Amino acid sequence: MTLQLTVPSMSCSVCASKITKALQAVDANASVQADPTTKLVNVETQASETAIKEALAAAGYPVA
Ligand SMILES: [Cu+2]
Repeated sequence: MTLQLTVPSMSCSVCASKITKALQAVDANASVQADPTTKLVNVETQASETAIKEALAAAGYPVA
């Protein structure tokens, strides 16, 4: 499943790497592309959309 999420609080590459790590903690095989310029996070994962959104919120990057 591929998800495209908007994360407005992602402002720099450090945020992007924190987001990537948070998502890979949920699904170690997740493919994550986080772009601070567009605020978009593309995730290819077997985890549920709910689990992904919860992980982002827990990391301090709630989905819009
Ligand atoms: Cu940042």
